[in-house]
Amino acid sequence: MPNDPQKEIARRSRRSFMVLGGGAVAGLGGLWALNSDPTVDDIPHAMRSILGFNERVVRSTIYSNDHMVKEYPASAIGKIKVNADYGLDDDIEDADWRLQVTPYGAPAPSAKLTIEELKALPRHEEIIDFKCVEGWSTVTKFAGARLSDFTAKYAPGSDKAACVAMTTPDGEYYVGLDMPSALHPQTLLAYEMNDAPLEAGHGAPLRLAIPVKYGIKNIKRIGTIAYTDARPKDYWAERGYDWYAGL
Ligand SMILES: Nc1nc2c(c(=O)[nH]1)N[C@H]1C(S)=C(S)[C@@H](COP(=O)(O)O)O[C@H]1N2
Ligand SMILES: [Mo]
Repeated sequence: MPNDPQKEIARRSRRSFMVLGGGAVAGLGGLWALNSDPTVDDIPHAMRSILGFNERVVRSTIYSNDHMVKEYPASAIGKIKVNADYGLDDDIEDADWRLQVTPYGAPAPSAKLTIEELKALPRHEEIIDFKCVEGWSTVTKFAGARLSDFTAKYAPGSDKAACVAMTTPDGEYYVGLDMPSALHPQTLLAYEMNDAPLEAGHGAPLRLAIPVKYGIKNIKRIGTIAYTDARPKDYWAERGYDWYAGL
């Protein structure tokens, strides 16, 4: 059924998988071809084309900005664990924290915002299924400002950039996002989780909630935001995961 993108992805992934498998069993020649493939970020080229295919389908059909991720009733909210803590080593007080914003084309940060300034933006809430690439998911409620509202107010014109880069204040963890996903209406700069202020382990005072992506892109304790055309560096993409990481 061509208009069911989920099924289409499953079907195409299966086929790509079979093509890969076929290459490997085609004897030494096939194995050699796969092994000698030029690698980018340590991922064999054949594998990267599957990821590239996933990115193209996801971009073109599923998560256009009119497609909303499924939302759940409050009764479905679970207890989300603290999963990983790169970039959260130091203790940080809300009062000391600032968000540095570098608009598209700007040579240096134009603003250093307080959490109060973030909370002054229109508030949105969502209850979504938070999914980690490790295979678990937890229905979670987030409250915060839309990244699209934030961009319009603090980096006007930056929606023309191709990408958004975010890092922790110490630069230890970092993610890159494509602009359509960044401006998606369910992408929030979140300061509350499950009706309480964000806890330190979940990224206080501000984290990203981007339910069109896997957990790896939901960066905790955001310190900097920059708008660029170049694909920003991404912690887990450098370690072999799909840069796009769309659901
Ligand atoms: N700063 C920072 N953000 C991060 C991570 C991290 O290690 N450091 N891990 C990511 C991963 S892999 C997941 S699954 C989620 C987990 O969010 P949680 O700890 O709130 O469950 O945070 C993401 N954001
Ligand atoms: Mo994760």
